[in-house]
Amino acid sequence: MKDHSIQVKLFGLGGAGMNIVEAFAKESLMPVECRLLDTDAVATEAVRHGRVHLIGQDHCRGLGCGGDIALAKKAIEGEQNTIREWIDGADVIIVVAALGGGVGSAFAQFLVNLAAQTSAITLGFFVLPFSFEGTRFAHGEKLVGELRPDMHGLFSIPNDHLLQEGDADQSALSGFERGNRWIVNSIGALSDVLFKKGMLHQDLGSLKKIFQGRGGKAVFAATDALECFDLKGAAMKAHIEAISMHPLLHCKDRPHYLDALLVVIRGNASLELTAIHSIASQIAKVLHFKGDVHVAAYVDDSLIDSLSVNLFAKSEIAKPASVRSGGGDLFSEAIADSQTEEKEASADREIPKPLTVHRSKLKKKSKLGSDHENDQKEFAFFDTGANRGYFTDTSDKLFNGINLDQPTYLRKGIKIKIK
Ligand SMILES: Nc1nc2c(ncn2[C@@H]2O[C@H](COP(=O)(O)OP(=O)(O)OP(=O)(O)O)[C@@H](O)[C@H]2O)c(=O)[nH]1
Ligand SMILES: [Mg+2]
Repeated sequence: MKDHSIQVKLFGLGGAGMNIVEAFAKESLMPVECRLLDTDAVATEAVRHGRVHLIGQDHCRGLGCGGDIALAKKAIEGEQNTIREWIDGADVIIVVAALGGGVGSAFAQFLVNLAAQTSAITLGFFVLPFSFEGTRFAHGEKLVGELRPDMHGLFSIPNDHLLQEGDADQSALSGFERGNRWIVNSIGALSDVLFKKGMLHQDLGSLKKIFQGRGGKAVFAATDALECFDLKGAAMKAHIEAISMHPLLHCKDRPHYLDALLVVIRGNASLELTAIHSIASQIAKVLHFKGDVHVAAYVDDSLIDSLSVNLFAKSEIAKPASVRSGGGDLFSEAIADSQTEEKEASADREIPKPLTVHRSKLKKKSKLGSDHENDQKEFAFFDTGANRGYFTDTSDKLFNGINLDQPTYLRKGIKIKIK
């Protein structure tokens, strides 16, 4: 075990957040302080693992918020001092919730706002409702943009991606279960990094390096513990494929450029360094990551003939994903939005919001030496993979002495008749 004085505080907020954090608390042996918060007494009374708190009884009478974000905000506001005490002294704060409902959304905003006033690394795993849930989904997406600038690593898990993976007739519950496993497994990998002595070692310092600075985009992926008898052969290939094809690495807003990559590999005592090296380098290759990969490897005796791989990556983006107007109360926009949800949702779909650009693009632009480069908002295209509007090479394309960049009619001296 490493330094036990590291303080990791994990919060599960609302229905989904509590499900996930309770599952983690049930199986983890690591000294992570797990708290589960909700306004719904039926939900809190069902919890068996972790410290559970029924919030805002004066406002909600233990009956929940029914998706009302303004009511959930009132419920949590009275707990400001208690929450400050809970997060006091934390090295790492991890927040888990579904955004788009009432409790998870309001509590996550409140907690992240308080966490941003501390020096703790703040990470968030946020589930986004299914797109067929309409305004809940649109609202959740908007909140992701608002929370991101205050967090060192915000991982979003769109529930739609759970449908992609499973059988056509799978139940919503089994879909949820799969997404919840990815998050539980990933928090397990992070707590191993913080508390366990590894074959290949990473620690709190590594996490600080990987998630340095608030804002930026983060992405994670986790394989289930696949059976893996022969790490040199097909089984290892299957692992690399499973993680590279992971739905979360293929979200539409996955960052195109990655600045930091952490790969956590857990397996039984026969796990060999060559296998670890191979998996990590293949993952870096698939992700086109050129920097130093932080690799951590742990022996986990519960993984008898299997292996589990987790990856966490971060892209430092020059500007936050959405510019928060007024900069004051985090809730003001969210409440206004919930009142005009329909309108906002359709507006969101029609007008592309100014997105962020990666610093590598800004550097290229600044080479032009413009004095006015900060005068205008920077825009990036939604499909960053296509690199539209981004030129790496502007020199003439010559072929057999012919300049292909010159229009044919000019090259061939063809005169165009104008009537
Ligand atoms: N992945 C996953 N998604 C869930 C789970 N439970 C609910 N959801 C999704 O999360 C969204 C928000 O649901 P809850 O977390 O129950 O909402 P809440 O935060 O308790 O807020 P209220 O609506 O006020 O009860 C839902 O619309 C679902 O799409 C879960 O266990 N796993
Ligand atoms: Mg609820």
